[in-house]
Amino acid sequence: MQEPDINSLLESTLKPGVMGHRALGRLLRLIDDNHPCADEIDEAVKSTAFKAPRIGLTGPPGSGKSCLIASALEILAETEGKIGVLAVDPTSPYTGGALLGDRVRLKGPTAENVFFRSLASRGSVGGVSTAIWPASRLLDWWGAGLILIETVGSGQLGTVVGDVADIVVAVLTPETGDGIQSMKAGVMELADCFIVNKSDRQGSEIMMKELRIVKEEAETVGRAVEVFSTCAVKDEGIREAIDGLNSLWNRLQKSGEIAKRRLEQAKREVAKRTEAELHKRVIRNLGGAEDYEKALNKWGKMILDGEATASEAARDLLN
Ligand SMILES: Nc1nc2c(ncn2[C@@H]2O[C@H](COP(=O)(O)OP(=O)(O)O)[C@@H](O)[C@H]2O)c(=O)[nH]1
Ligand SMILES: [Mg+2]
Repeated sequence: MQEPDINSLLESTLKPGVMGHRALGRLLRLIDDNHPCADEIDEAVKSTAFKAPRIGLTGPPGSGKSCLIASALEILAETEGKIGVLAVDPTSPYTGGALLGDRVRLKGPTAENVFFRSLASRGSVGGVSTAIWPASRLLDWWGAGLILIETVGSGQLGTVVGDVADIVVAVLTPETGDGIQSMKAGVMELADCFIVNKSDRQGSEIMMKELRIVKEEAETVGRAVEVFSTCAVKDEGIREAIDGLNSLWNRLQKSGEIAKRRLEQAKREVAKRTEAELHKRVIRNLGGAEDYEKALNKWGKMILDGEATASEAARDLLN
């Protein structure tokens, strides 16, 4: 197979219309597949990394994350210039260049400014693909003014979104209401913003009330939390949520919080890559995946027979 020409692909991403999107799609695919060229792409785009704000949306499947993004894009595309949307959810309809079926009614130049892609959750940890990091940097290079990241998950899964996003938005519905107390330990402490979507459904008001209490509690310990009510399918409450997130971003930026979070993100990525590299080396040193599997089998049996411990096995494999 012919090696892809990374530099010319990168240049092509800046072409208008389908051509640009196609080149961007190919590069993202190489990153997502962890192709040997992925490092070359990352190297080429590193100087522009961490330009665009990265907003992560998390929440239970079906809460309306994709619909909210679709609705918000109609407003955002007018003001934010280029926007990249990455989803780590095979059920989110961002593939093949289709703009969420016909849910997004973007036209002409605005449509050209929006790029969507679903990433496989290969090598993912808690619903966040490690490809999100380099993929976001590629979108920075492309000139994105904003990057939206949709991830599957609820509860604890939300915790990992903060590893790739500057601001975490939890999208809930009135139906998730009962869980608010139990979720407190998970998403509650890690989301910066709660959106109660499906405000057309019963129970939305009660849930908003509960969340406003959470907001007040959070503020007493110096944590800024925003709470919004939306109806994505009727485009209601979207502008308010965007404005609120905008001012939240500005506040966190000014206070130095965003810079702090980004340093944490970069550290997480290095740590993750180190782990992955170590794992690869162990497999290589053993002679390949098959031999690695054999060694695991051997140790597994010995552990079951009471002849070895897992940490002994790990030490042996590392040597
Ligand atoms: N009634 C109602 N349904 C909604 C609303 N937003 C989204 N939905 C529906 O909820 C379902 C899941 O939406 P989707 O955006 O795919 O959820 P995701 O899994 O969080 O991305 C779809 O059938 C939407 O039509 C809303 O505000 N009200
Ligand atoms: Mg979705």
